[in-house]
Amino acid sequence: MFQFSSLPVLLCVMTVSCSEIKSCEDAQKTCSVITCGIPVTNGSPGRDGRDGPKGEKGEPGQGPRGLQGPPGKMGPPGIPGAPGLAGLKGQKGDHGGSSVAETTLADVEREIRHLKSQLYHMKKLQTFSLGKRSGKKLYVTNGEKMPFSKVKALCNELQATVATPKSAEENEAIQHVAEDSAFLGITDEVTEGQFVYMTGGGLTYSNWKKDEPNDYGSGEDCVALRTDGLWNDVSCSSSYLAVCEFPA
Ligand code: MAN
Ligand code: CA
Ligand code: CA
Repeated sequence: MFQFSSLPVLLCVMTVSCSEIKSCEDAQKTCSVITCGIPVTNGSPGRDGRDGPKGEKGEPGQGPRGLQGPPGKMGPPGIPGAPGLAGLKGQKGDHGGSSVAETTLADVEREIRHLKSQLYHMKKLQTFSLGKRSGKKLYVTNGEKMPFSKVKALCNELQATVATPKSAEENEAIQHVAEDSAFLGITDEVTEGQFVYMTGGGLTYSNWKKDEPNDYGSGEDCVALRTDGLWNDVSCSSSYLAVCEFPA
């Protein structure tokens, strides 16, 4: 700033001291620091004068326009606008339960894992409480007596079959489960005198009481296991304990 403002003063002093063509008065018009008098030998230059007042703002330059500066700071927030028009009526909601979107696949999978774990532990408990032995059939009774047709229906519902002993061991197992005479899954309904398994095939094991089967009275086509473990053919419409058999 100082260098630019002092430049006109330096030019003025040099012009007057080097030529007598211009008069002192002329020089005074253009240069305020010149004092008039008889020219004598030049003394040493005086000290620099004080800075002059600031000049007026100059005209815009002719050079290329500079690059645009960065954006200024964000101004204060404006006044909130008026509320918008009411939207369209939405669809009817559900009955307070979770939406389909909320019941995600992950939720279902987690629930399945939980249920599988529960089922595993419940099967263990049932096996233990019913005395199920590994590799052995399981015989279960509800303690009810009913005609043979009802026993078949009941065991079918449980995805089981009517108790059918195929060895002395299995015969005893049913005996221990039943506190009274129980139907076995054996009949001669198809061919009188020919007892077969309900599941198919001729008998491979039997434990008839002496003089049985006798097809007593109006006929006996079903088989009951007595509490002593012996078999007797009985009427299918009579009621005996229902014992169902589950695979080994
Ligand atoms: C009863 C029934 C028959 C059985 C005879 C034996 O009548 O249980 O099934 O054969 O007794 O005497
Ligand atoms: Ca018979
Ligand atoms: Ca009989």
